[in-house]
Amino acid sequence: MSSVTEKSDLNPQAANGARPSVCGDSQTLRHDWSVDEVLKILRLPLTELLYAAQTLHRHYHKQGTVQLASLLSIKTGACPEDCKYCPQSAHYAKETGVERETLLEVDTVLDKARVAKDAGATRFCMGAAWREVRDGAEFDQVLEMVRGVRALGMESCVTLGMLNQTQADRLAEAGLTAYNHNLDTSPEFYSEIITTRTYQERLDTIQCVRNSGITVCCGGIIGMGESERDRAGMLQALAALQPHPESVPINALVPVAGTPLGARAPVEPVEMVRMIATARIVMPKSRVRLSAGRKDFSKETQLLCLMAGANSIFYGDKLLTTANNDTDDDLALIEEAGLQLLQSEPSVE
Ligand code: SAM
Ligand code: DTB
Ligand code: SF4
Repeated sequence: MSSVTEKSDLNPQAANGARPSVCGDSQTLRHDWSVDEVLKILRLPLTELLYAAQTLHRHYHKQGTVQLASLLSIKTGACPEDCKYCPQSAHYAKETGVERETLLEVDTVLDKARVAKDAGATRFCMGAAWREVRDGAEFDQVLEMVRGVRALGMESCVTLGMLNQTQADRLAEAGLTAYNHNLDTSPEFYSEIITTRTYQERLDTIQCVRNSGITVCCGGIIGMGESERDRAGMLQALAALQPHPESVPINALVPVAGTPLGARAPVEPVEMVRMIATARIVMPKSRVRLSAGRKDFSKETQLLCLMAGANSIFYGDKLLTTANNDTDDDLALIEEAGLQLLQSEPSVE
């Protein structure tokens, strides 16, 4: 049983105990969490975990806003990668029935972005089922989409697979706010899930994004058969990034029939709460996103996730290929929680 003397474990500052307070100085965020330390946090009694996470959350996010981010699949299906969770992988297409589509037109995408903006979203995320970015007409088209979304006054995020430095720099030039590229799981469990690209390749892409000045959106998935230690390992790897990713999506697996993980049991709601709270503690300044897999969570579970430090949700009928929560329900939930919708860039918070 943990006691309050463990508070120093939750200190976002150095383990050598610079200050004993849970509320640290944002200049000294920690990047040296050990997997054991993170695991200890993940396993705290729930009320202690929530208290610590909420305390840090209030310290670092004084305005208490929740960001609504809308997602759009701009290029669906036929991806050459073999990510076992993904309905868009060509490897499982026969079983999932997800068909190859071509890249959407710029105008179609901007129409969707306008609808999302009118519904209250301040961030528009565009995903492509690509292994990597390839230079040429399609990439130029994506750059046009980024410029168009920025011109609407929204944050724009894309997730296009691996990229090189020149491509990241071109996205930065187009005004891209954030690039999403997830670590997905721990380095140890990774090869059970994906064999067509390495963990190091993911880290290399993230480094190119960081070098370009675009903010980093990087998180992962729980519920794929990983151990608790793997969950801690993923958070340790994310928190080791310097600086921390500005945005950390925590997804619960959406088991899609036909994928190798299609029959996995749903994530226990409290496990999602624990994961979000631990992410909040080890990366206290980041925007933690309650991402995929929320549809089957009760209102109360989602409220606990917000209490635990989640300050963004994916908002809109659809994620990329799967269904998402009802938008009216989401607005009612945020109102009931007494939280404010983010109106401007998160950097003001
Ligand atoms: N192809 C690009 C890539 O993998 O980087 C971008 C799109 S990919 C669909 C973006 C992320 O969505 C993945 O890294 C994964 O974390 C998440 N994701 C995909 N399928 C999921 C599922 N069934 N359940 C939960 N998260 C999922
Ligand atoms: C992220 O971490 N989750 C989002 C976003 N980044 C691109 C994607 C979730 C996809 C869920 C499965 C689907 O709808 O295809
Ligand atoms: Fe392709 Fe991305 Fe799906 Fe992996 S997660 S199969 S890279 S679309």
